[in-house]
Amino acid sequence: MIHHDSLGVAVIGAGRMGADHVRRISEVTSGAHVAAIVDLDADRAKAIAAGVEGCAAFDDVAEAMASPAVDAVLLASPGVAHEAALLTAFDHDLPVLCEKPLTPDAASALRVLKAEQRLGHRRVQVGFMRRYDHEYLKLKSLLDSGELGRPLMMHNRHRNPSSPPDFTTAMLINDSVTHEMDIIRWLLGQEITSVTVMRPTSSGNAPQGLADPQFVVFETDGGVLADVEIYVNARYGYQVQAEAVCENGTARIGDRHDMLVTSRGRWGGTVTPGFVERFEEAYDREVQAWVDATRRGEVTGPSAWDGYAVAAVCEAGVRAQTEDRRIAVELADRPALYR
Ligand code: ISE
Repeated sequence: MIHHDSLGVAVIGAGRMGADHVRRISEVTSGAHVAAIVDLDADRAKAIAAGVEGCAAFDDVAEAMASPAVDAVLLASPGVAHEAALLTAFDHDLPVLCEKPLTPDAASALRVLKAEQRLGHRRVQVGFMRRYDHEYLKLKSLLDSGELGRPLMMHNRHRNPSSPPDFTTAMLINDSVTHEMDIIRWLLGQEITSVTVMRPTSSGNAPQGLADPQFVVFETDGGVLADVEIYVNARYGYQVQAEAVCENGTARIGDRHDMLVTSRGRWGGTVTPGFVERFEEAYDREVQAWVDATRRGEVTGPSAWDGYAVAAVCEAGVRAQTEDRRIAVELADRPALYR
């Protein structure tokens, strides 16, 4: 039950995404305010709360969720902390927008699914923000229209300027390609059934020991082949592209030809520096849609099932890397709550 006219949101995790969501809810989103900010680092939580009117700082998730000022939760802490926070939110029957990953592995994601089913209604939206990007939305509606015939293949490119410290070879799959796993499933309305991972020679830009770039091939239960080039130390900027090859045509997004400048013997546009900038509008739309749905008493967007399915594909992907072979995805049956 929502107690306030404006949705009181507890933002959990005051890192990069958490702090950005605090700014977004305070300055961009309508119908919501940040009622609480939670971080294990109490000083960090206090520093952020100090800049937001009426916002309380906590270093304990359960205490924040018990606060009468809190109607909903935006979970932006590290993935390892998600399961406990989600189960606590379920105890209070609070709606949650959970940044990806739902949880770090399929077994814990399945436990969350079971707990949500015990509640009897959906409470979780997973933060796969690409579903709110206007280019991806256009591609989805074109594919859904059937105008190009059935999709046969997808080519995806995902490039980051540089990898964060401690980024591992597995994280190219379960932190980066995780977005393509969701978007491919969503665009096609199909589940991913197998993963193969190949590695070319590593870039000299990559830190010692990091296999970067990698080339991933997914098969789906609808017979589509989808490849992803992931390159997280591309240096020049942040770029995400997708092309669907259908029976009667192709459709491609991510070229970002919004403005081309010709000057000094060259022409071209700009490349966004990072994902926060590239997907800024998508994040804005995602959070607004979550707030609006929550205030209507609904849960929309990517579900805990989507979070679980992606966790299962991630597991297969990391095995495909280490065992150097095609790995089939093991997926539980889809419960009625998520059909
Ligand atoms: C990061 O965690 C994200 O979610 C970004 O969207 C993605 O582009 C990046 O590769 C990930 O590390």
